[in-house]
Amino acid sequence: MIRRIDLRRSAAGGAPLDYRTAVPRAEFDVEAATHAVQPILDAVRTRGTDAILEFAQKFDGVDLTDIRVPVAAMTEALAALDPAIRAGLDESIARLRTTSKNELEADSVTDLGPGARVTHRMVPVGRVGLYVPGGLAPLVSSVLMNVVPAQIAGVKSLALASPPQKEFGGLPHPTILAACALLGVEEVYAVGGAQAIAMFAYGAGPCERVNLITGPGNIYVATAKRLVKGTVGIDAEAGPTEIAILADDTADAAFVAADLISQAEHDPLAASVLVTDSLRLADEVEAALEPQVAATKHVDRIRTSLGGQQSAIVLVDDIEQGLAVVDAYAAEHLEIHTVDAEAIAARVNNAGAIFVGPYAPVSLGDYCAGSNHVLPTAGCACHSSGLSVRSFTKSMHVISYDRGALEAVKDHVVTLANAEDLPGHGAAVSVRFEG
Ligand code: HSO
Ligand code: ZN
Repeated sequence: MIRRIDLRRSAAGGAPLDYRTAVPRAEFDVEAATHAVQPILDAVRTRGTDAILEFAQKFDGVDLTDIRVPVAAMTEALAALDPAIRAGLDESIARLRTTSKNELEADSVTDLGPGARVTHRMVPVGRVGLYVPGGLAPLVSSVLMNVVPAQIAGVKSLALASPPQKEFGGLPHPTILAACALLGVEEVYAVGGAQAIAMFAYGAGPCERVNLITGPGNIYVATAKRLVKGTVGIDAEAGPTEIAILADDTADAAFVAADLISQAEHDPLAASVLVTDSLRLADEVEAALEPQVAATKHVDRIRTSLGGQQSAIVLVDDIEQGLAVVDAYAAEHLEIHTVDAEAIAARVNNAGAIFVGPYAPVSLGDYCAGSNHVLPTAGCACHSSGLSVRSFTKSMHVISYDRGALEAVKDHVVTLANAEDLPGHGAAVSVRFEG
């Protein structure tokens, strides 16, 4: 069901290996959807709500007269929510709030001499648009992962869009609406796909344009976000989800197999990668996968994902080599199941999030760890971070110099300005000290 990639020295014949390409990723060509997405963006930009309502009919099969979801629909959805789901959402929100508050960055003030001060001032993004996919599996947890850090960062204006669902009378999924009510999000639109991204980027009808768009989505949503980037800010482009597990002979094969399956469940293109120096574990995990997959619900999707080129059991000589492999792969999620897992985790530079030891599975982080599950995929963890309060915050330098402080540095400014052949820059300083 899952292939093996042997990176052990004996298999490589001593040849140096490029670990960045050792484990290939699934084909996920965001640009390929451009020809389908650009006309949707243009239609919403030029014709606003009319175009959105037409797309709702065409893509979602619903006849809407209004894209704004009434607040009463959110309140009713919350009242009808299964109490156990509500308890889970409450716990998840509480943990995310605690983490987010603790991660808020304070302003920093640097005094560079008498009367010379530079302040690094943190300010929240003004208005954020959050997209939440609909469909068969409404990712209500993604609502929390986006909304909570935005609110804690101090974002004043937050709008949410999710596709209208035929079976729910043209409203977004009720669990998503209930989560909005729990979080106090009142500006909600029944708009899906690329048209939602266009609505956020350009504004349409009652929805004013936003400064930043975040949230997951399919390839059309990812393409739309790429195309509007610049007009607005976007979070990282999310590709198919990934789990890499670095494990030694002490790992529990049943745990490892279950965790590989858990992320394969998302998508036929999802990647599940085990990197191990233990042949015993490799064999046991492979043996454990079969019955575990057979016993789960989304068997076909999981089989496709585990059988794809992007999933593998990778054999290495030792955990040192394994560390190099997972660091080069830069997985969205990395689990460490080794002796001294904490110390190994401390040496990883590239991963969206690291899950340490046998009792911190990715599923915990997906719902209830207090960490964020919106993470960089496709190797982007080598330059990008997951969502946090920082994603909804920007900073400004505030420069305060008095006369004496400027005088102390004025000759350097004039010299450097002349060196760049920009004497007007120097003059703007000198003029203050003439006469
Ligand atoms: N593992 C996904 C997030 C998710 N899982 C939502 C379940 N629901 C990407 O990090
Ligand atoms: Zn997940």
